Amino acid sequence: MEENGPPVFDQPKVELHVHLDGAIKPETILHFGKKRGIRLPGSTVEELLQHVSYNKPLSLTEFLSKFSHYMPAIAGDREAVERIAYEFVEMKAKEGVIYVEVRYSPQLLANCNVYPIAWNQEEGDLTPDEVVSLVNRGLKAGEKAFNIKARSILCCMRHMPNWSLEVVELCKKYQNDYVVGIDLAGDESINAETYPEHQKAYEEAERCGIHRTVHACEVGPTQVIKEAVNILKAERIGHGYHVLEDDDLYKKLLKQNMHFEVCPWSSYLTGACKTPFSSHPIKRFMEDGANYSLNTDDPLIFNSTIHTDYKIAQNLMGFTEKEFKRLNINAAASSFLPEKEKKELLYKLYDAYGMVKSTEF
Ligand code: PRH
Ligand code: ZN
Repeated sequence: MEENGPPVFDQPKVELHVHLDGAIKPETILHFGKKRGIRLPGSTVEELLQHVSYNKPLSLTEFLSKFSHYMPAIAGDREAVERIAYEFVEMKAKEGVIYVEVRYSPQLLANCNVYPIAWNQEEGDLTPDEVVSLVNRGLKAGEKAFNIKARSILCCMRHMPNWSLEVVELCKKYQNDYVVGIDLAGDESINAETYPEHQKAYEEAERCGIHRTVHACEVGPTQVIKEAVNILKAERIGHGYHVLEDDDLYKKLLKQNMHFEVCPWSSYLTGACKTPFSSHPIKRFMEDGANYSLNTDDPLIFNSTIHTDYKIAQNLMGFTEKEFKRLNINAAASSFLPEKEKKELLYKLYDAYGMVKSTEF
């Protein structure tokens, strides 16, 4: 996707759906690959990107396989984990994002052996718990340096139900210490099953007041959203495009003001939605006044920035400046921040958008 010209919405933005391991600088991957002697599919940024990023649709499964080309260079290394969190905040600040919720799997960042090409590497001693504290340190330092707010969401993985209880325990341990929610990510096209372990983790999350989002109906059937809402008690849905296949369900979720974290460029490249963008589910969400946010998902792999997604929305789906403001206000209102901080964030947006009435607040 070309990034020419000025950004289409050059105002403060809120981003709620972006994966830390899908938002790493290629230079950083090369640096740690070299430092650790881990073979990467290229020794320059251009060569690496040729293997890692792409611009024509693949399947969700093929897209997900991209992570294993470069994550062994990062996973399991303390310095790398802290640094990618710090650099992530820098990247988002440059894009005009003032509040971001970044998500990752602590287990996937803990050990490079979870990736097939690194099976020969010696297993390190980094634990998922330490990963969370390292990411927190990186986010905190990034916040200070770049003057934006960053929080995180810990991901359970659909194919790894055995990790989910540890994920929720980490959410509890770091609740409101840079961790604000739990997610369920991974390949819905292979495995859309809601395992009892995921269910237990989400039950515990609800019991402890941990906010919940679930990747659902990105490519999968509407059953996945039903389970996300009814069984996992999701407060937000990651993607959700295929909800439109069940009109009653869609209407019900609209009524409930369910928040959809949508990712236009990602939805094209993962084969989740077919072109043209003029008949994209996100356009329908816009026309119906739904509650949703615009997000990048995995900007390293999609070779994108938040401006890519805003450009698609404006140029190919007819979004207006007014809609951009509305959706960012909805994103802030649907964020997983504590109420007081949410109000402060909303006020910042109203102020920046020239919507503050002197009598309000
Ligand atoms: N859909 C499903 N899973 C995704 C997506 C996409 O939105 N993007 C990243 N991921 C998975 C990757 O396996 C990544 O390693 C993990 O989420 C945690 O960030
Ligand atoms: Zn995602």
